[in-house]
Amino acid sequence: MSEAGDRPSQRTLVIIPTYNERENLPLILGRVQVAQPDVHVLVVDDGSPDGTGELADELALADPDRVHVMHRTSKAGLGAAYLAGFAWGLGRGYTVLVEMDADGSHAPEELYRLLDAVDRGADLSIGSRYIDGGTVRNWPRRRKILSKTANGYARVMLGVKIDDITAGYRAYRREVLEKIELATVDSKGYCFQIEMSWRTVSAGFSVVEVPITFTERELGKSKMSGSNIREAIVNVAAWGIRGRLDRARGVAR
Ligand SMILES: Nc1nc2c(ncn2[C@@H]2O[C@H](COP(=O)(O)OP(=O)(O)O)[C@@H](O)[C@H]2O)c(=O)[nH]1
Ligand SMILES: [Mg+2]
Repeated sequence: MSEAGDRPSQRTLVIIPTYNERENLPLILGRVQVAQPDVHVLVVDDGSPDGTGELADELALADPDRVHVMHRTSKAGLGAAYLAGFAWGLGRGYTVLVEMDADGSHAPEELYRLLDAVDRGADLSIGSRYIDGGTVRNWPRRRKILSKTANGYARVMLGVKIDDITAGYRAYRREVLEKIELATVDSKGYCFQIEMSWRTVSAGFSVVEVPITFTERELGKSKMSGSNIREAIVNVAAWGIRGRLDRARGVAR
């Protein structure tokens, strides 16, 4: 626990999952270093065939105190990469754990907004595209519609007042991750973000959204696939129904 007067964000770990992000990795690490020189970074690479993992090792050698690399053997999805990264960071005493994409969609220059929100008391801060001041740049119409639809569906089914519940730019206070039983989280893709939000809210933690500008990648390819959509529809409905039943029975969650 931090001492009185300390900001939780004084010990921040930014977790960056990578799969074939060779072109993007040096750019994002450089931007994080300039924007937030005090944070540490963990790159979680799933054995990228393009050599991102080896490049990450080289970049970490140049800045060994701040930049760390976790190598996993095969592509197991964004959620699994973050769960492994959280375990690594919690084990090393970080007090704030941040999720950030490698492809530049989540601007390191806006990280201060997430960290400030946590320092002001938020248990989870979410970089939101859908509150006032938030925006999305260069997304195809199809992606916008899918994201908006997923958000609307999750909001209605779960009864949670988060405008961007699928957002992937987030800062968690460590106490949240210690409490919400990460061992049983198994969603993949953007459903992972919904599940994490739902568990955070259900456990009674506070969530604050801060506006961000999300910019679609210019380099490399998206790994987003349609296969997770059905998972999201089914899981979200199940959580929503269970939540309502629990509340009706007066079960404290
Ligand atoms: N370690 C790891 N990273 C992944 C995996 N899938 C996606 N990523 C990373 O997660 C981030 C977001 O992925 P991206 O393909 O840009 O998804 P999109 O923004 O939804 O189109 C990027 O940094 C990817 O390299 C995975 O299976 N394992
Ligand atoms: Mg992306």
